Amino acid sequence: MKLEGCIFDMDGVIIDSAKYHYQSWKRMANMFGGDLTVEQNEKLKGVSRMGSLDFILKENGVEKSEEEKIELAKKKNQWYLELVGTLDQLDILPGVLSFIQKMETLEIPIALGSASKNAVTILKMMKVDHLFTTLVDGNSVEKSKPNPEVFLKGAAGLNIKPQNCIVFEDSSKGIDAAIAGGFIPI
Ligand code: B16
Ligand code: MG
Repeated sequence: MKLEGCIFDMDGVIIDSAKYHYQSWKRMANMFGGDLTVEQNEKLKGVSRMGSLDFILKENGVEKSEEEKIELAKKKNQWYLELVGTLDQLDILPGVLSFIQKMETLEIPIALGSASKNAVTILKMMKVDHLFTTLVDGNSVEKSKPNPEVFLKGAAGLNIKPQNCIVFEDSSKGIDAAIAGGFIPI
């Protein structure tokens, strides 16, 4: 195998923001009189915003109309954005920046492959967006992980083959997506 590129998930890989998704969904579950355990939250990692909301509603036995769901998803996102507003470059996880810089030296391009619709905004806040050749986020895909669409679009943006590309992920759904796309999962 000749390494031609790397794709990074964002929440939980580049930045320690997964904890803020957890806090926000837990707050919503509490609002319905329930809770969200760490184990339940693991199932939400890499899942889209609406997919996560459906899970919270189901776990709490709550039914909502499509219009109400849109409002609830907006509310969760407001809570999440308030929390990530306090993030700075120090929240970039250990080793990420030095690894990306090493890739740059080796002329190995990198892409973002995140399910989050907030991913590009957050990378800009961290001032690291310019380090990525291609940015694929929750706004540019139709199918959620474990579907490999987000990583296949990343590889296409880098103009490389999946089998020569590493995908860095923190969620089991993301690892399944990487395997399904023929990537090297880490
Ligand atoms: P948003 P990743 C995913 O990001 C998170 O793991 C997941 O918890 C979240 O629900 C999803 O993004 C959608 O996020 O509400 O910001 O669009 O891990 O794929 O970078
Ligand atoms: Mg993640």
